[in-house]
Amino acid sequence: MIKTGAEIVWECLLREGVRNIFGYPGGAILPTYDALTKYDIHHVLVRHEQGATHMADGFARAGGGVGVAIATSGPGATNMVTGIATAMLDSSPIVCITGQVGSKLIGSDAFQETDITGVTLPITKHNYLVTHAEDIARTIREAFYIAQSGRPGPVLIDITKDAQQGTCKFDWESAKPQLPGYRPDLSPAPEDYEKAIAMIGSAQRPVILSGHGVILSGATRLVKDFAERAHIPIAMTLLGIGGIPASHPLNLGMMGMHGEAWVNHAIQEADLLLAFGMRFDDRVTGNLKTYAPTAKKIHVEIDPAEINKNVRVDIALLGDLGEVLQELLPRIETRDRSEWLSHIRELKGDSAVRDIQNLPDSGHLYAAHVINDLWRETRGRALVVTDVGQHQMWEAQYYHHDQPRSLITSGGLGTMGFALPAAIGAKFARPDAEVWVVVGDGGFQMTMAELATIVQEKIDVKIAIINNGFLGMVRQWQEFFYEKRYAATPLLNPDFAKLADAYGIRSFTVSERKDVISTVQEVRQHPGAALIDFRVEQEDSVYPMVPAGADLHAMIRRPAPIWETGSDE
Ligand SMILES: Cc1cc2nc3c(=O)[nH]c(=O)nc-3n(C[C@H](O)[C@H](O)[C@H](O)COP(=O)(O)OP(=O)(O)OC[C@H]3O[C@@H](n4cnc5c(N)ncnc54)[C@H](O)[C@@H]3O)c2cc1C
Ligand SMILES: Cc1ncc(C[n+]2csc(CCOP(=O)(O)OP(=O)(O)O)c2C)c(N)n1
Ligand SMILES: [Mg+2]
Repeated sequence: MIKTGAEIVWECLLREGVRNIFGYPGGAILPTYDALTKYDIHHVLVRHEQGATHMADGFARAGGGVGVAIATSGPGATNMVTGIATAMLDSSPIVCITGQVGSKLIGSDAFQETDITGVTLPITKHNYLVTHAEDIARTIREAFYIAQSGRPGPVLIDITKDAQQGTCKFDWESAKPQLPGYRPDLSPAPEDYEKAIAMIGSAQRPVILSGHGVILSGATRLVKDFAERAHIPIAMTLLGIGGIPASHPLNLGMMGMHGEAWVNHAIQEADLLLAFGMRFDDRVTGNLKTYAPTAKKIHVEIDPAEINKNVRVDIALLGDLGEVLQELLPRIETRDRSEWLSHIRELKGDSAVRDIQNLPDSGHLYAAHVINDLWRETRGRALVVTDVGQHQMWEAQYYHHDQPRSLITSGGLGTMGFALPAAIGAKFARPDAEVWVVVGDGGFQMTMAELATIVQEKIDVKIAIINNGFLGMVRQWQEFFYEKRYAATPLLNPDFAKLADAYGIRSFTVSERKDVISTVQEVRQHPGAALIDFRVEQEDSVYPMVPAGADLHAMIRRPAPIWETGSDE
């Protein structure tokens, strides 16, 4: 079959199962857009190419498939950079297609020419520059294979205009990926299993560190069975949230910089850490020199580059977590670890007393109240997409996720502006899910142009702006470490409800606690997109907090007896 390169792009995407694509047109990608009219693929017109990449990312994280974004050369491609880096740091499988100037013009500073494969080299799992129509099919097949195999990640395909316009024979079968140097299927040596089993059997104070890899591997059930069989408590990373139900008795909660105090103490006192699909991020470990000093470490991980990168481990079981656990599970003996589990209960100490939920109602609206009420009202079943900042941490602490892929958040890059577009992508992947955006007043303004995409696409996404009038997380650092010099953190915001009105989106403003639940109820009953501007306490802080680089156990705790910040006196 003779086809143009542009047609081959869509032929291949259809065969890869793509039904929705997020993008923005322009000169260098026009031949491909023109060919789209002949294919049954739904194109979502975004308002900024960064939005397209976050949508593809949200689509992938919510549904487990590959998300696809498309843009033109030059500024279209460079606008994708933040979204690609976001996907890279969180191992999210996306494929980005960009148009490039004609192959004869490459290197001449032609109109809208950017060396996007050069720019994205360090932030893609792999990238391609395609200059011939003949190479398009093989490249797209390879890109999808690379994006989702082994450790997932973003792949970029830059296609010159003449390659899109050229014609060649299209043969799907002979374009099968052949990547002899790429070996994503690893499995541990038998003796490493033996050593791990012995180490687990003799541990008295073990903790499982459950990461994003648990969700990516689809190993949630196996981790739960493993923990139940061996009576081992589980701590989650931010991206591991949802992997193990929050309501499970062995689930301790989140670890790390804003993790629960008892979780961090348990890690510091442990004699064995079982790291399942997590990469010992600095937000998780604090000071590496004093991290879990008495613990042996077993790392189950698919990417060899992660082994001994931050934390030296005693045993590495390299491979897909699900496959490794299938081997391990039947060989794990049941052990009584009730002493350790009750010790951890004691470590909780006065945490409940310090908790903001137990504050008497002082007439103030706290973000934690809003998020906890949202959790109650949605019975924990919403798919929540957060932005980055204090609200993100409060969401992790006060919305209790029982399902995998029910929290989508930018962890590694911490990309403000992620939430709104990622939620749009998530809704396309899971149209039946109740999708909520939990976003700060700062981050919302970075990508709020995508409100128009929501309206144009007629999709039902609920938006909760946690409006504290500050770049809150940075303000918190200034309060704790820069003697309250609030340089460039106070925000003068538009009236978000009026802004939503302008787009034809139903909107509400809430500033009192008594109105939270009724407004959430009203929004849930509304059959389309809606936005709530929650005017919350301005100078509240996220506790506990491990200062950057401090020992994991050296947390700043919410002062007890409870003292709230500034305006609370
Ligand atoms: C403001 C802010 C505060 C933060 N505070 C915290 C905090 O307090 N606590 C916290 O935990 N995080 C926090 N983070 C997030 C943190 O930066 C990291 O993103 C997070 O800890 C990474 O979690 P992870 O290692 O589970 O996931 P990833 O970074 O996604 O790593 C997943 C790992 O699993 C491996 N993997 C993938 N697939 C498989 C498979 N099939 N089998 C086996 N292994 C696999 C990958 O190779 C990778 O090594 C914060 C982020 C922000 C923006
Ligand atoms: C694109 C980008 N720029 C800057 C930062 C640094 N940063 C991290 S959190 C934060 C403040 C976020 O403010 P807001 O969106 O209002 O959320 P809040 O912390 O108030 O909940 C900033 C500026 C970032 N993470 N991303
Ligand atoms: Mg804010």
